[in-house]
Amino acid sequence: MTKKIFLSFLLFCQLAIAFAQSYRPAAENLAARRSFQDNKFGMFIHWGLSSTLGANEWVMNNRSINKTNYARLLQVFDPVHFDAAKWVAAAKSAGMNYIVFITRHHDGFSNWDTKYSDWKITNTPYGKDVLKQLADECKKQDMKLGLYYSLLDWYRDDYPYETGRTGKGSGRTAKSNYASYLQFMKNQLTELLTNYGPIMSVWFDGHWDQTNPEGSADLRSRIDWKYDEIYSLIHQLQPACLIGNNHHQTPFDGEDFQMFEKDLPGQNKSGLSYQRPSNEIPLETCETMNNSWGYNITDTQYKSVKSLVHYLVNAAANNANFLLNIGPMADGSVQPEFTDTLKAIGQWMKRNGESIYGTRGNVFPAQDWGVVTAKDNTLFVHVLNRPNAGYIFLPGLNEKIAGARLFDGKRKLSFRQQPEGVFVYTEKLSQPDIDTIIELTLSK
Ligand code: FHN
Repeated sequence: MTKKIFLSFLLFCQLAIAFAQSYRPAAENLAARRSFQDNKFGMFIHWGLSSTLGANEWVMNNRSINKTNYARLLQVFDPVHFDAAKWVAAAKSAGMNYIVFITRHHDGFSNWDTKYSDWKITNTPYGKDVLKQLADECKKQDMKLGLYYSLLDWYRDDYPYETGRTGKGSGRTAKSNYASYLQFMKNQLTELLTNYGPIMSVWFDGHWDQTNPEGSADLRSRIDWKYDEIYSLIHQLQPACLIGNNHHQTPFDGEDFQMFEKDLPGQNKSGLSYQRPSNEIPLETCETMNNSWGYNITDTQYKSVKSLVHYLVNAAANNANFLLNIGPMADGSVQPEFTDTLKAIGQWMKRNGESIYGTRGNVFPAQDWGVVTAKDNTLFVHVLNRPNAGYIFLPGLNEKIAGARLFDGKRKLSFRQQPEGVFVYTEKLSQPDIDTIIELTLSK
């Protein structure tokens, strides 16, 4: 009996702890999650002092450049062609609704005028706060702004680099001090969430530096990051700000969206995405336009407009946003291979955006011919690969269909509803270059 009482007490304590720990998003945060999902498409911008070397944002680590030598780039970084209006316009031209900008990547360099470090944009010959200009321009052009913030740091001595997996060539010898590093991050995050207007999201990255590689059975962190303190600070400063952490694991308490890197939710082509997609919080997947995040002068493997639109459509069908990356050059300009592709995606979005923005996914499993997105009582059937048969089949769809028509031009299509699913006849359609969208209206 005493044992039973003791066990019940233990269970009660565990439940009490779990309850006390669990984060309850504010009403404005929940509304922000919905509008984030409606917005669907954003631009990731990887850019900073590392762009000067044209060998992507990992160059300090990859070439084992020590701090002393890397610091010389401070005299070199001079983005004279940086024009926030052009960056925002490039995102607009693609039909994107938000930008996620690198405020500080793993080399620890701050792209804003932080009071808490000299390793920052305002100490370069350029001397101006790029984040401020970008935030002002986003406001002007009605573009939401999210901030990427690296938890990992290859430059600071107080970051626990001894237990980290990367940045080993930085030449640091002093003993790290996480309490000091945590305070530094809190100070910087407070600046970011106080001085730059409403921030849509904070996009953390680098947690994995302190774990075994993705896919390992044991993914415990070697340090206690104290996310409860970091996350509650952000939510106190801006309750609507969405927190995401690219730790490549199932979401932690306090996070508002889950991201996937170079993978649709549920896929793992990158070797980074072993985590299962959440059913509770919004999803996002990010991908590069060539094979690099930061500017890489030799990477010319540009993805086609078709493959990027397919990625966007597939992301939407998987209920995820698509964050498409550009890596501007060190002078601040964006190479034409990127801007041209963005414009072409935007032309497609102008015509077909209704089948993407504001829709939700996971309504129908992917088929050989393509995928489905949904809004109200409309199913947008995206035929991405034209079947050889003169029809497409939607197995198991037994909601009553009121009509089928082509999205473009609204021509009626014939269909047959059977107990095992729905056939839509497509033989008279011309071969689509990117996507043939069929609207199926469900009876109310
Ligand atoms: O190391 C970073 C990388 O540079 C880039 O920022 C990507 C974007 O998702 N995230 C990290 C790798 O997981």
